[in-house]
Amino acid sequence: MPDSPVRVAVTGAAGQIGYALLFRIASGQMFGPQTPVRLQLLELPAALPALDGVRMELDDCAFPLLESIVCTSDTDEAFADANWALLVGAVPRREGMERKDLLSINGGIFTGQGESIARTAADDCRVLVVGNPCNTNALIGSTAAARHGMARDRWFAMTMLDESRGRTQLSAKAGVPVATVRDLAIWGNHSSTQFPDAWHATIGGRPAPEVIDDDAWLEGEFIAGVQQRGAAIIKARGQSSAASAANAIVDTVRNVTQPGGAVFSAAVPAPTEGGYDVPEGLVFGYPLRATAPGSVEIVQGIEHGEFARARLAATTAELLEERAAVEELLA
Ligand code: NAX
Repeated sequence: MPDSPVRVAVTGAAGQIGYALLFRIASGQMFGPQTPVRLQLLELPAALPALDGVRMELDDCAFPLLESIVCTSDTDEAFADANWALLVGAVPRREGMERKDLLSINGGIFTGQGESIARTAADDCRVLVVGNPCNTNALIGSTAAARHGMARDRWFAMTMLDESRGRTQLSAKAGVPVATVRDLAIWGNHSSTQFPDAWHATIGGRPAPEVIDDDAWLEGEFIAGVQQRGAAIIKARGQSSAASAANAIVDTVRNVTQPGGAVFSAAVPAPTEGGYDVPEGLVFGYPLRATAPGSVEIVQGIEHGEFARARLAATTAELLEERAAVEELLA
């Protein structure tokens, strides 16, 4: 017996990541081979013709699980009854644009989308913000949604791509298959201040620092490598990461929806207690574990050394600065 269909809203669906993502959702890789999907795709009016081309290609795959496709530039239509909202669309930073300008332009988008999700999406809707700056966009969106009664703990921002990049680096350094590298948490902001915590990662069940035995590499090349991987891909490919970003979206949704004990990375609103002293409400990257489909807990009891504490302070400071830059949207 097939399950009931999942409605998935995707914004920025005609973009690069959209093109790599939609086919994976429609083929069943996100929700499994028993779950039909209905795609609800949002784009700017100017990109609707391109989106129509993507729709034609989706049709031509004849995916058995794909029940319907809506292409629209109407926010409420895109989010209507959605069980998942994947917020990929955002305005890229252009030359001469200050970070503050980028934050406030995108802030406007995420306020409108947050309100629309709270008003029109399904009661169980979960939201994953990918469009950058994703932590602060999620803060803005979840704040707007909370004004309409939506719980903030249904919002996530994506740090999984950083985790996957880091796991690959650790596996290459240790000379072991990547599947043996686990529990690599990305703390803080999805930006150059993020802290990929190799000290609590494991390789074949042993602490990663014990296996790698090279603290200077872990503190230097490893962290810089994860932080700069996006730039290296742009340099090589002439375009930013898209297929690997889409893969990270699939992995994040699967981890949130399938409780199995695995630790994974995503950013969530820092809670009053159990958020490692991060100011309440900041959308902060943590190690998480799903407790029930769609619900997660922050992994507790991790003790950070001096090096880690300095990195956590730096990424917290950056997120506080971003929050201050969009203060008027949060009032
Ligand atoms: P593209 O520029 O290829 O696509 C973005 C699409 O969003 C465009 O088609 C545009 O028309 C649409 N769009 C813009 N504003 C919109 C709105 N208000 N409503 C609906 N659609 C809208 O970018 P792409 O490479 O797909 O990347 C998308 C976003 O993901 C960017 O912000 C990028 O920085 C971010 N990323 C985040 C990552 C993460 O780990 N959190 C990694 C990958 C990626 O860099």
